Amino acid sequence: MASAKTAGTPATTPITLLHTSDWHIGKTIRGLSRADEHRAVLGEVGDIARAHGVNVAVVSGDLFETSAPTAESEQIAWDALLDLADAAGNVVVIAGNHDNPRRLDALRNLARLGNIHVVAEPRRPDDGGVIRLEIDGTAVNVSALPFVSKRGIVRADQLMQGEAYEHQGLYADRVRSILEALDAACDDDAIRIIAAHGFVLGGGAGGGERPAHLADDYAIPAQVFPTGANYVALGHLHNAQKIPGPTAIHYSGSLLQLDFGDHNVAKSVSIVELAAGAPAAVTVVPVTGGRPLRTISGTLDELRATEVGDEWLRVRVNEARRTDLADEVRAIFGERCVDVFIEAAEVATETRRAREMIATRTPSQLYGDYLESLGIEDPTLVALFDELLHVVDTDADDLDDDDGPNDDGQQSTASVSEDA
Ligand SMILES: [Mn+2]
Repeated sequence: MASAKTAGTPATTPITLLHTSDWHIGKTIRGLSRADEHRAVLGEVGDIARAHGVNVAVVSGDLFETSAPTAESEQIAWDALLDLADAAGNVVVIAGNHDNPRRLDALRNLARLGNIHVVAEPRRPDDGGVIRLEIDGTAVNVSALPFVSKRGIVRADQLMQGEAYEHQGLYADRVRSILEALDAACDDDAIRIIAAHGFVLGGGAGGGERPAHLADDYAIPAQVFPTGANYVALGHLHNAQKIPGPTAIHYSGSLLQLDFGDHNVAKSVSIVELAAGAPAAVTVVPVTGGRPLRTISGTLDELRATEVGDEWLRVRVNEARRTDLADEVRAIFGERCVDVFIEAAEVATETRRAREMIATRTPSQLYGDYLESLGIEDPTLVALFDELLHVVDTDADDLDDDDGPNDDGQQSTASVSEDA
């Protein structure tokens, strides 16, 4: 697009950002590979970037599921990043808590040849912490804050301040201080994007996040983000969501449903229109390349009649427990059935029967049933039981009479003294 920009005039050409995160390549489900799903969904992401005329992409961390990804996982990730760079022109990638920052950093210089800007560990603004791009004459600054551990944040803070800094201090305060240092280095007329990986308060977990990294110790209030930022591209939480705060703060969410806690949540990437002086316009674009996770339940007959697609299934079967039951369920659904839970139907039924029996029979009848179950036939025992029952009932009636109108007070006093 032609730029009529003259010196001193802020750039006004809007840009289109694609925001994605939490790919978790290498994630398996009960040991089964999800590599094909990752290939499919990442192919979709490239297609979306092209269809929307995206001119910069941000990947906000957790590219990989583990810190030691397989060669296959690395190939999927780097092929996807190259495809995205081809579609968008530039890609900014930060490390998440699942990634191995040193491993990503090792490829930083190589990746830059493909217009992939990797920030795996916090960096000073003048040493790659702020990525300065020019897109159709518009200056775009991306401040990058990869995931940092509680130990790492002190070092990162020191790095930004350029001087020894107190070791005391809350995680959130350190994050604020780092973001301020990055923001202060941004160009005045640039569109400012922040890419960060962490748990920002107000966000709801989806599934598959590491519980330790959702703890309060790691919580970041939305107020730490500078108001001058046009858009904050977050990674860490797996549900796409907007966080209330001083600017547009969004999680793009994961691309696959990663856990059964994640089921029924549509997966997506975010397309963001950014222009100087205008609020960010965010469009959530669904991706469907992953297989949904679904929980179904019923008897074997009901399960056989349940229509299923290509979902990964967790099955709750309501049948009496027997040896081959789980295998019978797997025979219906095949490999996609990754979990089988046997609901203890027989126990539930017995409990219900017992409750019904107690509710409909007198104590004498129940005692008679009990004797019968022991094979004892002795009418005198039943008579004795009735006599004792009568005595107990009468005593209870006497107590009630004594209590009179002050029932509650008397009763509680009595029970307290008995307990003591
Ligand atoms: Mn994650």
